[in-house]
Amino acid sequence: MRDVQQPLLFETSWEVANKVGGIYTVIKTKVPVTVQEYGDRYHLTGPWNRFTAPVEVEEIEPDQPAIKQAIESIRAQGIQVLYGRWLIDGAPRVVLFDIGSAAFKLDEWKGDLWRVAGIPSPPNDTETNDAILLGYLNAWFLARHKEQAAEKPVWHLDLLPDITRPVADNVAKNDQEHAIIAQFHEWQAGVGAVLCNKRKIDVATIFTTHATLLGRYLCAGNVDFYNNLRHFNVDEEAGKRGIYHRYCIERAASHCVDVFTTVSNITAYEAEYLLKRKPDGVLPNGLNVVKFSAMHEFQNLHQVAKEKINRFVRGHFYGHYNFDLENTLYFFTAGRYEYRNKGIDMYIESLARLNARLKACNSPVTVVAFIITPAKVNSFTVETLKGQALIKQLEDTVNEVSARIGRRIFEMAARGKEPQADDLLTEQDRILLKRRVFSLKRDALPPIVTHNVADDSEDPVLSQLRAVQLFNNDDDRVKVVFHPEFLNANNPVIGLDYEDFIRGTHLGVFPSYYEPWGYTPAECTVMGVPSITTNLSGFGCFMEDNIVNPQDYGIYIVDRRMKSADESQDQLASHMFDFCQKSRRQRINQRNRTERLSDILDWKRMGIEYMKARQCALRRCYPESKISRPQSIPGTPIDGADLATYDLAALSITAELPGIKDHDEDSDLRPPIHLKMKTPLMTPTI
Ligand code: G6P
Ligand code: 1S3
Repeated sequence: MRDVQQPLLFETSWEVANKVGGIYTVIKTKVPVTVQEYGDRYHLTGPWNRFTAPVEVEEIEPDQPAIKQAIESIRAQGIQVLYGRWLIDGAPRVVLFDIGSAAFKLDEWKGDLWRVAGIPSPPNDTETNDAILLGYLNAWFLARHKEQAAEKPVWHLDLLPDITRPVADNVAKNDQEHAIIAQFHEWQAGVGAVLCNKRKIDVATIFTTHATLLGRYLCAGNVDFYNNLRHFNVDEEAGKRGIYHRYCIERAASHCVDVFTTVSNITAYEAEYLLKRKPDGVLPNGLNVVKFSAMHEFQNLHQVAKEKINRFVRGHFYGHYNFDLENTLYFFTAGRYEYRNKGIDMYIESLARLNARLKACNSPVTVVAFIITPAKVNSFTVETLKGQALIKQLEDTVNEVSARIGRRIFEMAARGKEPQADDLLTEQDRILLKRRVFSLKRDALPPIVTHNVADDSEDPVLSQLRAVQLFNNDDDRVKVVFHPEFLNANNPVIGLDYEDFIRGTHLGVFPSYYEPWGYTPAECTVMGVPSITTNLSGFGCFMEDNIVNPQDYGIYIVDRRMKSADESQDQLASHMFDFCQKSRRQRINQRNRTERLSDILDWKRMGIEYMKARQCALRRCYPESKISRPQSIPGTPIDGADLATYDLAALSITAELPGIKDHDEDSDLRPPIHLKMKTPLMTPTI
């Protein structure tokens, strides 16, 4: 009888110990809960990135016989494989394949992929070639592992005998004792999923897509995506964009697995029409939430980080620093440079409207709006570096002068003389300070961008900032800073890691048009920073679906479904304008409420959907085996279905209390978070 109670889990992604984008965050932050559940039965597989692996992975000797033999048999064919522990929370075991060392097999495997799955691959698409190599190596490893675990004699070591040999023979030699679950993330890992199916490798499979290729491409163009979703000729659209072969991998993977999932309802809907399979469930993204023991520690951190942003702002706006930092709010947007998909276009347009409204009402508030997204750049501009240098010089001079004044006061007082204001500043100090103040004068306006952008005249952000005339004029109430590079603490201009930068800001603005999930507002939430998102983002829909009045908790959701672009831009401008009307007390209270939502986004809760997906895969792959509910999944009070829903009682969030309906923005009472009771997200059809 197969052991389905103690299955092994192999999770594969291009972003295992290899940071590219959001999937790295998904996998990395989910590891602790998965390791807690699976222990050493959990392995992650992916490509071996020679540049980052030395700091990401500690090499160890494989200590599980089947894994060891599978790796050895692959190494024996000249493929380099790294086995180790990923140096992150949970320290999971990883098997990383050197894709380059398998390049000599590329043509053979491309031919095979065409034969077994009818998937074409043009010669010069490196990303696809890499995906094919990863897929074959991964499937090869899984097949070998199965074979070794069955303790059958090793087959002769031609490359991939197990994959290319007749199916019946293959199954016969498989390990019949242990159940294996293989989960594949995104199309780059999809070839492995296709091969598991086509070669009948005896594993329960899950394919999770974090976006669809076609959806991303269509949205980036000028297409009315959501209204036409049902009508696209998918093959033709993929062909026109030169991604037909990639699309084939993604579509085949979604059809070849036992369980197909996405990260949000909106992407599930998209996948149904673009990939032609309705997902079996939704696995929303969580975060590894770190709670501080002191309740308001995150508020203190906000103050500390904000002071660092203040320093940058004083330098950047030198010569035109005519606004009061006590009355200045920091807004930001961040993410990949997908101008339309990430809603950067809408952000800029709405900032221009906000500027007009703040000016019209003579608002004392200034907004400094950051745009942080990587573009092609050469270096920081001289002006940017000069601003920071000048302000540093001024600060040093003021410190020296203050120290001298301190010594003078001390001397005078020690001699029994009462210090007079005029005695304190010497003529020399006065001249020094005058010089510093003089050097802060400049005619040009503070720059709207911190770097030399390679394609300055064509760059979409710069072009739009110019079109809406956000130039950092003295009377502008909205100032803009485009920082076309991700942040890090060694940055000479804004010396903050991204996380600390978020903490120092007041509001994150992410008006995405295409956003399967959207980690940026989620990250804001767990740090207690309010944010604006849209009802076209997975995160926005999730909050709308699960929380009553998310706005009360600092989650503003712009309607981009039922409104025209112009109306949505107005709504966004209004949210930002209303935010500017809040008092400091109100902002502090709102941050407290936002931070309380973090429990909802914790993997301890979100991870339950992954458990359900794995259960479902096992059930479909091994229908003859009795699969019991793992202890950690509570029973559902809602529909009595076999799969569970959230365990609300286990969370620190309480159910709605009678009598408390709404709460006063000014009060720091802790009313319960109003959760909507929902049907489970993971709703399998078997
Ligand atoms: C935190 C700090 C307070 C500070 C406040 C500023 O709450 O603990 O000391 O006054 O932030 O808030 P603001 O929204 O004005 O940045
Ligand atoms: C995708 O990354 P993206 O920013 O290209 O996957 C992320 C993780 O699931 C998701 O948060 C995001 O919305 C997707 O778009």
